[in-house]
Amino acid sequence: MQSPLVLASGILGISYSGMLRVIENGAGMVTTKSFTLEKRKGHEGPSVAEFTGGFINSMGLSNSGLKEGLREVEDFKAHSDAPLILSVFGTTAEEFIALTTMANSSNADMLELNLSCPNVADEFGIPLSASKEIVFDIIQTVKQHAKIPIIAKLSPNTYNVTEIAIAAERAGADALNLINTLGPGMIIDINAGKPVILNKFGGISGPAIKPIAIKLVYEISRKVKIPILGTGGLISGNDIIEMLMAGAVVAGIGTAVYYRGIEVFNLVNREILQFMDEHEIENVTDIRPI
Ligand code: RRO
Repeated sequence: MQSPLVLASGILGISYSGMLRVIENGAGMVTTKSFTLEKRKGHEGPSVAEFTGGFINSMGLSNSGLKEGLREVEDFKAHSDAPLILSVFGTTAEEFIALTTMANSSNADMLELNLSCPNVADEFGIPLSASKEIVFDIIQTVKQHAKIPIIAKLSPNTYNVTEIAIAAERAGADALNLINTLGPGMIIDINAGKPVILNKFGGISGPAIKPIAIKLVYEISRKVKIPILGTGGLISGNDIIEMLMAGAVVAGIGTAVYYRGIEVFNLVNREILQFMDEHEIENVTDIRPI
């Protein structure tokens, strides 16, 4: 990787050209939008809104289906050597097997299992990754079929994330992505007297959730040996340093693209280098967990 920065899932639509632009602008790796077996329209808008601490979204997994997604992966790989994480979403082990078999035939470098979408959880709002048994079963099953490394993307929306992360490692996950969005939460437009998001509730991203991501990466990196991709409200170079000091090996950038534009990757790279200069650190891998 030319940089420790990874484009987080779902930020720039699904086209390969968006992902290429991210690499051209300084990211080290990209993640696709989470793909499902069948195409999904997603939720009606408004589905994204800003608030003081970040953003709320209820996209509802809008995507073109994995078959179409794999074409974007091929196109991306035809234009770039940068590593690509293919993100997929299923609701059962069987669905994940089908997604994994399709992913095997692509040239994606890693497969991210999105076990944590807050917007298509069950009727009680509970994501798959709230259950360590479900997480264990899905990952163990997927590992029997996958020909590429597996990243488990977990939810912060449960009290025992550390236990769930340990279960993911035991089941054979090769890496963890911590964290998906927080909540769901809600914002009310007081003039209109109704929720800002048509679907009422949505996952929270942005600076408001950074301390939670940092805490979970800090705690979990001490309990597992597999590498952690730290994601959650990282906007600046200093935020990335903080995430690496918490124990992540690479860091996801998502909401920051809305604040700082696609140039955010180059800007953040420069900020990291500035910190390294000031602290006489030669290599970013020398930034160690505290
Ligand atoms: O599409 C979404 O609504 C969505 C997904 Br799949 C996810 O994993 N996290 C999120 O905040 N939104």
